[in-house]
Amino acid sequence: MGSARTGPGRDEQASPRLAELLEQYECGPIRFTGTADALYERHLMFDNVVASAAVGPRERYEAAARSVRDVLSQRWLRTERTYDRRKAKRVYYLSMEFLLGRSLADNILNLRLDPIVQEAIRDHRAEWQALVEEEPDAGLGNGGLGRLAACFLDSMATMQLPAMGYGLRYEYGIFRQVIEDGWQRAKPDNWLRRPDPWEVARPHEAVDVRLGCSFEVRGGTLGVVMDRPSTLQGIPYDRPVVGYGGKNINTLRLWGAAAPDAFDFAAFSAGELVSALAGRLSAESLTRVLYPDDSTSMGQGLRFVQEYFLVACSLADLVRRFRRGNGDWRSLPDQVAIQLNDTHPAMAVPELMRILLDEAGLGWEEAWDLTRRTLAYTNHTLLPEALEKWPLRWFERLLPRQLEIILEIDRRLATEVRARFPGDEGRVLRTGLIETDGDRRIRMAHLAIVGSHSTNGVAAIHSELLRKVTVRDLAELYPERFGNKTNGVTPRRWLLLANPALAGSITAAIGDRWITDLAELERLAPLAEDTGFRDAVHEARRRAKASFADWLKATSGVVVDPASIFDSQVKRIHEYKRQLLNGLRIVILYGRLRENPDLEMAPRTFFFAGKAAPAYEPAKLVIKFLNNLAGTIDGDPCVRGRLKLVFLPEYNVSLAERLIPASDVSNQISTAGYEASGTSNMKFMMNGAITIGTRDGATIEMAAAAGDENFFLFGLTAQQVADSRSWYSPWWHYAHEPETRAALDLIFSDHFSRYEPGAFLPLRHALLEAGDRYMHLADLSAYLDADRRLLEAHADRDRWARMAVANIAHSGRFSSDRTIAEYASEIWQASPCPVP
Ligand code: 26Q
Repeated sequence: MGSARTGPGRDEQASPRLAELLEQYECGPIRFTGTADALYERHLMFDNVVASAAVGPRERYEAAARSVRDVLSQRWLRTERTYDRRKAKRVYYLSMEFLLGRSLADNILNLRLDPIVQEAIRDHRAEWQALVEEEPDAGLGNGGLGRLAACFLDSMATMQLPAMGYGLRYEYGIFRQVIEDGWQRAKPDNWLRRPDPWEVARPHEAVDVRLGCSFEVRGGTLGVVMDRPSTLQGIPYDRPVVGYGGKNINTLRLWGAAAPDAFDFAAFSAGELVSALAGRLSAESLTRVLYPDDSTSMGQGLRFVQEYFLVACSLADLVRRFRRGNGDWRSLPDQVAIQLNDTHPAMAVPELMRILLDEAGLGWEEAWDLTRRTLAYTNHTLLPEALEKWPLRWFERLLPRQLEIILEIDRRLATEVRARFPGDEGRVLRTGLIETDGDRRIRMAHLAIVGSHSTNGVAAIHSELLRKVTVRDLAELYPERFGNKTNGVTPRRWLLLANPALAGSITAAIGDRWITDLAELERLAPLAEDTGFRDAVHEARRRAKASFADWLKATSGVVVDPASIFDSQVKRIHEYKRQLLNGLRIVILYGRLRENPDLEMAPRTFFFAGKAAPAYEPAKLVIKFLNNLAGTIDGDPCVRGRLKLVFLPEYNVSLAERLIPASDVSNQISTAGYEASGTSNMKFMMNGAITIGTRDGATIEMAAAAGDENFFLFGLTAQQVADSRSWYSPWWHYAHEPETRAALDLIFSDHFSRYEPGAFLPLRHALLEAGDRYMHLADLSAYLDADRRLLEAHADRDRWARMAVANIAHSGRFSSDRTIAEYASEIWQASPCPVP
């Protein structure tokens, strides 16, 4: 940005503000001189060597990002040096997914450079907005689990923990979703097409990974070639993770796959060079693409190798760092804590054993003790079909040594179970690492539980069901290993960045300590009675709604009325999350209006967004249904201006940042017992939306914190769901509830599929004939009743504002800072290591 204040001589000296702020970042040999503008202009000109006339928003984005990176670089180096010198215990967060979203505005905010940026862009707001939009979302994750990992990184850096994230550098993130004729189409997300200014490749820190297979591209797809051993290289690509205040800058290290150089040239004659180079390309394909979350992809050999690749690279790297500072293997658990984000990196158990046995030369007992004390595991799902189980024969062919270790772990486990529960052979089979019915498979959750010292679920109810139902036998064997760590989200991105108006009002009321101590929000509770604060909250929402409506119109042409109630359900499309239940509610409201056009009903806009796994046909049909419903409602003059449904394509972190602050109502309506935690529920709550939801996941804890009077809970409990399974019949509801029947009849009469007759017959099958596995109909009337209560509350503006304030005030517990504090003290035994 050219600054209005730049004049002769000014470039020589940093402005006082800048100098002040930069002081803490200039902790290396380089000092910044000149203005922020000068730094930026230099990048703009020299990085791409372009004339200023040819500069577009993309070049501006890169220059801005590189300027920010310059500012943090020395502190980033110093952070690592400090951890090293202090010999601080390190925390490693291993995850196949990090759903980061954009980094520029977030890094500026966390570095507290925003005053400088605000000043610099004062006369160039539109240009700045355009530049920010140039950054692609880093969509290296499917949904909750990946975004949780990103929030955790933010909290660990803010809390000054010596922590590092390890993941994969997918060249293609989660697919881009476009909607054609109401159907989801998946398009590749080539997010690295342009150079990414945030990543730093470190080829000199590459690690070798030995595999019992090679790769080959055949017919355009990458295949695994069994029984041809190969060595792959993992190249680290580091990304800065800026803690709030910019004191500690941690690292997210993503591995890219490559073939070792020696492979290509040394032994190969000219004739084989071409095929050798083709092999190189194949090797690089391993980290090409993120797998969508979808149980059918469990058959993918490539995903199996990706998981091992993450584990092998990360363990080699962290062991190397550990060995640099310490010769004694026995201190590994005192120096290192490794958290496994679901079972995806559970091969860390046999891999760490392999390192300790074969490389360190330790005996089994000692290696096992160190492995267990170093590793900890987080579970994110109870759905049996989503629990990873890899074919034993894949281990046999690709990772024979690791399989040998797994079998020995299993043998010793069986011995232990027999000693503890003599004569209980059923229990031996149930706890075992190997599923024996059908083709033999390794139960990765069992491997993770047995090979670690801690297993946690992500909300109280989830952790309880995990212990009492899903892995009950193992919990009886090792009760002390099980615990709960209710999820949280970072208030920096999800409140301070996403909702500046509300954040400003909060700070004006209680100061800014809430930014790093969200429990401070409790101090807002009495302000529910303060008309001034209620108005401020109301005004913040009004602005967020208006700006969302403007953005929507500008980017898609869709017009929504900001005066209507914004009612949102945004998350992956899954049967258990029951977007279809929400659709049924809307069909019933629509039916009421058609029946009785004079009915008084507050105008509402329903927003849906979310992706379905490309192979998940029922979920894709739900998307089609919602889009057709939207079209029919739009075309019906009876309901125009009163009801509107919008399916927003391509849900991602950036869309969530816009929509959540603009939402009045948050739908969290999973079948009780199925949603492990949920995390968007928390983002809505801290932005003052009112939840209508079932007693599931962390929503239960949110209602307890906010008070039932500030929440709209409805439907069966997890216990009731389980107890009624055997006798539940959706037909009963069809027969006895006139609105339920009318809604279903309307759908199956092709009212919403006039030109696609029969399109929604599979819904009929799922909801009625096949028994309604997710009990939509059991909860439908309770949902409508809760909806009625919600509208009643909304009609009283003050009451609604009081509820919103109460929700914000009691959302403090759902900061990921609180979650990370619990992990650090109860699982990792890790302490902050402030960087001077
Ligand atoms: C597994 C094997 C092969 C390919 C893909 C996968 C795979 C990938 C991603 C399986 C699952 C996932 C993601 C799961 C997930 O996001 N779970 C959510 O985690 C959140 C954070 O704890 C919870 O809040 C949600 O309740 C849970 O659904």
